[in-house]
Amino acid sequence: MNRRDFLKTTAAATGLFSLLGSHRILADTAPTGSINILWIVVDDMGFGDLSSTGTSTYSTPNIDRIGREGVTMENSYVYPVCTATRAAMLTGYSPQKYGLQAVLLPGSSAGLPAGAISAAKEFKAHGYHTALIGKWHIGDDADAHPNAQGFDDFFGFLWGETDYYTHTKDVSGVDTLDFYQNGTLVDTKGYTTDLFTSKAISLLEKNQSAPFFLCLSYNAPHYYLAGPTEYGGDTYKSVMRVLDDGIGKVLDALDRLDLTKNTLVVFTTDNGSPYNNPTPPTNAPFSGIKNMLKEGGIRTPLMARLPGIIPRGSRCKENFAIWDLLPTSLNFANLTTSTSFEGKNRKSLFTTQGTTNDDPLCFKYNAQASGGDTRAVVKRNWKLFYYETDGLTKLFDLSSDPAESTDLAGANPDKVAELKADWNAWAASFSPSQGTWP
Ligand SMILES: [Ca+2]
Repeated sequence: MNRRDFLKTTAAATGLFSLLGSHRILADTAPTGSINILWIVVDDMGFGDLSSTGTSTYSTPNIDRIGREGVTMENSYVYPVCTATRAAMLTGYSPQKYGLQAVLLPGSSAGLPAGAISAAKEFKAHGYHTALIGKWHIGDDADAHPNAQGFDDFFGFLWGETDYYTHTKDVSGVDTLDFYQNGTLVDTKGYTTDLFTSKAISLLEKNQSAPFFLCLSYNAPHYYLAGPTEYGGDTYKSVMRVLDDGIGKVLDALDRLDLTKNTLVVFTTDNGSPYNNPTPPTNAPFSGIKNMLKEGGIRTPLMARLPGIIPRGSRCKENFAIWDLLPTSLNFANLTTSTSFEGKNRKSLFTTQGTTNDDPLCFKYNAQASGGDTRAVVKRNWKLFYYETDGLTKLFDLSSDPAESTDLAGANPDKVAELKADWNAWAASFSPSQGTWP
């Protein structure tokens, strides 16, 4: 190396270090310009399956990094199954809005209709590049297809679960490929978590200077579990470790591309685990599993990061519903819309300590496997619960009884009446009505 090259290299290195230095300083400065949106959704992960929420079976330093560098929403709610939660997340409404409260099976005619409200359409209207990478599960006919619902790019699968390696699902005894690049069926080789991670990083690289809305929707850790040998094979632990590593690579790519400072990152699971073991998969400290409106089915460890806007390492105990995520994300991005939502902009819950949410969160779900309607209202620390099979209305104080073990309905008739009235008002907001609380 001659002297001139040496000086050039030194100058470049100095520039790099000063850039890194300024990046570190800028990390807690409010972002300027467009705000990108990255939703990371995982599938059937139990509430207790992160290092930050209890498990010591393995470590999830990368997922937990989002909470360490942002806010952890301790009382965040989803629906107890994939389709319902994803419909609510994408539309800003309870899943009943489009009749998507139950799990869709392959070939179902149900799904998001043409003309449905969709997060992708909202962001696209503001010039964002929109992409869904991973699982869809809110309809597989032409109108419901991700590309028809506003996503510029779709890479992933349409149905409820896929084989991690073959990307097939058993449909009436036939292993059927369900993997797409937009409208084209593709037989891409690879492990889904790795494929989705790589695709997400490639999308970030391409959209470094243009605003994007990316929904990164991993099928992990949904059954049927399969994992790389070097991670320990087909165990929940290995699937979670690859998932955490993948999310770490995406966060590292945001750093490398200087996108961390202006990207809202949200992490959530779509419903609780179908198993509630002493070790992962576990919904501890809650009772219940996927497919139930018990806390184990519907509480999610949601975390969000936007440096300079969301205080680092903060925690929020206020209630947040997945149908609030779209209006909240639009607000974080400083975007306006003429679309109205059932969900509300809850940005201040994420950013400002002391903000409260007194609104009731109302649920109705038919537990297909066990039969019977279930209803629930969560309002501050109270939860009213009804299950058709036993015909009982129960009241729980979640602040002292997160496992919903002690029914306080008899001692609190006024609270029961208040929450029933909240639920009935919510049910009557649909046409036709969702009924009345028994
Ligand atoms: Ca799920």
